[in-house]
Amino acid sequence: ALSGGMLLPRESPSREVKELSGLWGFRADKSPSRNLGFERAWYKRRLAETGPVIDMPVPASYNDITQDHSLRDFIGWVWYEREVVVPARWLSDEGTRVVIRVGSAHYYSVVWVNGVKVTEHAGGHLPFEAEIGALLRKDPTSPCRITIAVNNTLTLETLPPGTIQHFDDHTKYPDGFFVQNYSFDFFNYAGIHRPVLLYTTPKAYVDDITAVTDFSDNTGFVNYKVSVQGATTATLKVTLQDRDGHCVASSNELSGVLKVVDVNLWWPYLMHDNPGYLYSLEVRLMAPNEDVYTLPVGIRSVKVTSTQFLINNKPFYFHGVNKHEDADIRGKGLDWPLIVKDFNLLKWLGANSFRTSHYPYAEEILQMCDRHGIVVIDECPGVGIKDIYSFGNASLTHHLVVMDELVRRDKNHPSVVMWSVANEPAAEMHPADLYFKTLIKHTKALDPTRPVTYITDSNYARDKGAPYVDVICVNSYFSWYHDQGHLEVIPIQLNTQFENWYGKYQKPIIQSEYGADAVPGLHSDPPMMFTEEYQKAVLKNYHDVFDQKRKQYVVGELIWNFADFMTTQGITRVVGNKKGIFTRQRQPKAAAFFLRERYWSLANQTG
Ligand code: BDP
Repeated sequence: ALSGGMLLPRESPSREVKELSGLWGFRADKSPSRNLGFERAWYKRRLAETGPVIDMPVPASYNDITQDHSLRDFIGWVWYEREVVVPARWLSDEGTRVVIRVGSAHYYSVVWVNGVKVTEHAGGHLPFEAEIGALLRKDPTSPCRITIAVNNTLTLETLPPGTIQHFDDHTKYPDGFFVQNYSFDFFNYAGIHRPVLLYTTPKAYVDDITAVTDFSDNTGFVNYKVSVQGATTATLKVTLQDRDGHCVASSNELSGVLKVVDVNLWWPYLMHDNPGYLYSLEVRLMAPNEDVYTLPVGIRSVKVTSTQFLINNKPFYFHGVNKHEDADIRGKGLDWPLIVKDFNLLKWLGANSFRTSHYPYAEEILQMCDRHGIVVIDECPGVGIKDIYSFGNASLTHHLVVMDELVRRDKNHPSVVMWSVANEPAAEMHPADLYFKTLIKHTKALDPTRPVTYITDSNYARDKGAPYVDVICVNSYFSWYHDQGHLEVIPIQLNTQFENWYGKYQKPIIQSEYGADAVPGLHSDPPMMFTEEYQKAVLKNYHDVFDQKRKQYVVGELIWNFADFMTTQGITRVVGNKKGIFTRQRQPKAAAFFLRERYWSLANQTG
């Protein structure tokens, strides 16, 4: 189990936050050993003293920032450095904790402060932090120098997994030539992808809060638990406030149930005229010192029956998208204009939900979903698990830790209604049975309140993990990866797909991916592959079957994909995956207008 919480840093009367976004110094370690930075201890001095340094924005992927091909496709350690002036008041008081937090860095990271290692982390999509106050107090007059080394190498034990392949034939390849292989198509962007923060808390502080909600008639329940660190005893005041700041319930206990009369439930935005209602759970530590942390809380319930997905006991039909954190130049770097644009497009489309394919998105995005009432299937980075070795013990152990970290970070978001532990694993392989049994059981133990799934493209009869999921999520690409050009197979094959899965498991089904590539501006009638017309026609054929089955047990349809995104280079990808209904620059293709009509008509029928 993990020690400590991972509450999103927020300013409060007792806490300050300093964001270190902007330009950092940067160098890729292109030495023959690929390890010179560690051999020469680059972290011990200023980076500029050990070699050339270029400007690198944080947050951003480094790949598309320069004109250097070898940096775009770089595999190995890159070094970031930044000096920060820390306010004197943070250091004058021994009672202040100063924490460095990295929102995410892909994939493996080591962090030093003033040459001293403070933490390391495996995993490219979840936050990690370290307390650095004591270290800074040793020399309070010098600036705080932060060095972060990041390595994007994927192995069979990372999540997602990958392999490094060396080519030794000197008649064909330069010396030391190697490539990174992986079994997923999105480009393995790397770097510091989310903000790096310094934040403070008092010595005794609110370390974690868990809020589980439910309701009965007009009464809401917030079952909360607070963990305090840095004190053996704590005096607390917990208050729940409504949107207008009125206290609706309170307590002095570390855990308990807050009752809310005439509750305003948290609703998805198309199901209610007051969607995304959030209360504020203010946790005020009074003694031994003061600390205040305020957590937004949406009161709602989630349940699954054999044919329905229920939010607040009402059937919810997912009509939404799969996304990627992906855009020109910044790659996977968090970018507010892009985030807000994407939410505006989701609403334009009438999409009520998305899946965080194929890794956890920035928590800032989940906060937007909470506030806007957009429903989320929260997926871990378990994508591309195709090799028998990736079902081994070391991989499983790491996968369990990733779920620990994911649930710890996202457990309090009302928008998150289901966990996805993987995408398209080789679920027909023998070890998949124990692997998914263990993984799903573990996830349910971490969070007994949300359904758990993984996304399958296996044969229904041979899929070994499906017995353990709550909702069957199926990807299929009829008339695209098979029967190319033959739209007429879609109704038959899709119908069979649904009947097989439901017949075997009697669980609700989400079509978790379907779609076709369309190069914007390519047209043909009759429709041909890669044209905007063909993409639209594929969608139309799928929709006809969804409409027959959604009255029975199909509970959702998520298009692949919201927008075009960058991939590895290959003969099936024309500068990226073009299955977006929007281009990578977020402009609509014909399919977007078509889907918009459908989603708004579904919204009027089902919410
Ligand atoms: C599915 C994958 C998704 C791919 C998509 C495709 O889950 O990540 O991008 O196919 O090929 O198999 O477009």
